[in-house]
Amino acid sequence: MAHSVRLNLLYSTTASRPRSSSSLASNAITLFSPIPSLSLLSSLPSPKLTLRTSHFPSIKAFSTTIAEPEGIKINSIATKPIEGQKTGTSGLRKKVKVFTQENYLANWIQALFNSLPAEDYKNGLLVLGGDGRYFNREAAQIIIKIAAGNGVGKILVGKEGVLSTPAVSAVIRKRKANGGFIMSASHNPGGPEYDWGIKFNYSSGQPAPESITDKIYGNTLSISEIKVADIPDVDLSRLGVTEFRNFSVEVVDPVSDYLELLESVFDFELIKSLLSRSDFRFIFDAMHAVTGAYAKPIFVDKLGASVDSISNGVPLEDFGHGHPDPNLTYAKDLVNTMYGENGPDFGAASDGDGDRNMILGRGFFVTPSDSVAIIAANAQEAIPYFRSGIKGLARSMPTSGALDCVAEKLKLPFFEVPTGWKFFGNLMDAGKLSICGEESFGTGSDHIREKDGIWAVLAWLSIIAYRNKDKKPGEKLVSVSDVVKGYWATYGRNFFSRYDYEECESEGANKMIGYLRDLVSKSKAGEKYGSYILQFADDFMYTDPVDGSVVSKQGVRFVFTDGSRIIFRLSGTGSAGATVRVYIEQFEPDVSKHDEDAQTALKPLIDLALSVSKLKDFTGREKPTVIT
Ligand code: VG1
Ligand code: CO
Repeated sequence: MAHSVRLNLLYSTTASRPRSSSSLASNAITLFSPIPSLSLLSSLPSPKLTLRTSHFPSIKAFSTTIAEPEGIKINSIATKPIEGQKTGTSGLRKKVKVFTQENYLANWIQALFNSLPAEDYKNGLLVLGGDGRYFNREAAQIIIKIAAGNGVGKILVGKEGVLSTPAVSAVIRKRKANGGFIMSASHNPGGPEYDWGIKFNYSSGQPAPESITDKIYGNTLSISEIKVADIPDVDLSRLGVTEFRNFSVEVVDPVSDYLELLESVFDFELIKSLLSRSDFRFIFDAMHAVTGAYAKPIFVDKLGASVDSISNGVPLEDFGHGHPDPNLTYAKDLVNTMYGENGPDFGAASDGDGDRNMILGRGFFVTPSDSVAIIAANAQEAIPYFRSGIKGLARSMPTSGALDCVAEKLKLPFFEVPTGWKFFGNLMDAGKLSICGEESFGTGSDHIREKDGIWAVLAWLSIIAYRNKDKKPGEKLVSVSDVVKGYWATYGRNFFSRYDYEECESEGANKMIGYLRDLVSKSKAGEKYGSYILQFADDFMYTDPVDGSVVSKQGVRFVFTDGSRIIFRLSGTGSAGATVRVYIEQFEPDVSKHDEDAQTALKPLIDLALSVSKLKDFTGREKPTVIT
């Protein structure tokens, strides 16, 4: 198709472009005059948001408008590479202040299109959603315009830009989209002073593999042009389709496709029979994050839980000043309720983007490594989706070996992958994996290609409901702790704990890992570490059994002859400094010792981990910030 090209000042195009109903306030124009930046291409939905834009410096840029006879106008905007746009364990995460720098987000989105084969997006369908955090509204408009500018045919976006991470994966799969964007920094806090993030998932709904994210990073270092469609902001508050000649945006309900999928996985009637019992009390803490949008339609409207069983159910841009990470530290209110006098029978929470879960019984915490093993051990009888069989099981390397025991007993293929969900997808696509999990409160299955917080809660409710289905009113119910203890009695208990030292000085943390790598390279089997004898020590390396790709340096581990392990990694999801994670595990077959507190049982190994790593010397930290 022939393109007519003309040069003009960016200012004149933006100033004359049509505006949506929530058009720029006149004082906002003053803010950007005389030369507005790409950030102006997003309209500002409220006076509150108008103020934020004062963070955005303006650029002096010329744009080239490419007018297509039948298509939308596309502006080419000059840009420069920005350092540091390398994705971590799960997408690109930075402070909001970093993302709102001139062209920061736009550069990354354009670099992504520059990295994908044209057939993966030209005239194709992409999904867009997020966890409702601060900056998502503006980011959605920027992403839509750049996607259109690069020739995407259609964008499916959740109402108000909201879709949980598992829902994005579900929608990509159901609508056979080419991929999708998730605007979320997941469990990281949100708000003007905190974090924002972006993830890209592929057509099977799985996080982009390292081969793609490496390419994107490479392109961020050489980028010179951003292609932006000259279209007004799209009203994301109303369901329906907006057409722009050869491009369209459809605003969809964030819940329906995802709920439909969950209804095909679980026996909702069975779960409903449990949640509507007067002798069973359930509580779900949405932590003011994205599952607030899903909790009522699913747990209350579909499954009969009472309205007051949902706490912190209103999603907020800053998660109510909270840290939306469902663990014993950051979900303290839920933990206190569950451990309080006459606590509920079942408690659960999910994180910022709805892919993590924490499961609690009355006065009882289910460690995530046990959780995935217990779901796997019970899946075939309690969850219809698995009735025809389980293809295989997998866990991330630092996750405890509980799942290994289940795989062995059920004679199932088993895989150990690096930290991060992206490594499970290939195994699922190849039909080798059904259920998997991470110690970091992530559990899921091949119903989608992301971990899934609500799925895990429904899996646990299914197990409890199945065990109690014949219990008459007044009979003692099988509790969460009964299920876990029964599991330990059969399989043994893998005592597990993770110590997080958040936001350490990077230099000390990096030196510590360097020191450990050195130690590992010189280590020999049979060496004594206190009362433990070394079986091997290494820096975990993974070869994908499906495509043969290799990743290295995935965590330093010391494995002892009794199966105990101590593991050290640096987080790849933080946005400031370095977070050190220490993972400690010890297997205990003796039932009489299963009731011991994990911290007590693991004390000798924890002390060993701290002394072997010289953690206090390198980081200056006396204590972890989070203990799981
Ligand atoms: C952490 C967890 C990891 C998880 C990742 C993304 O990564 O350890 O298991 O997959 O977060 O979870 P890291 O590199 O910080 O240890 V989420 O809920 O942020 O998408
Ligand atoms: Co998450």
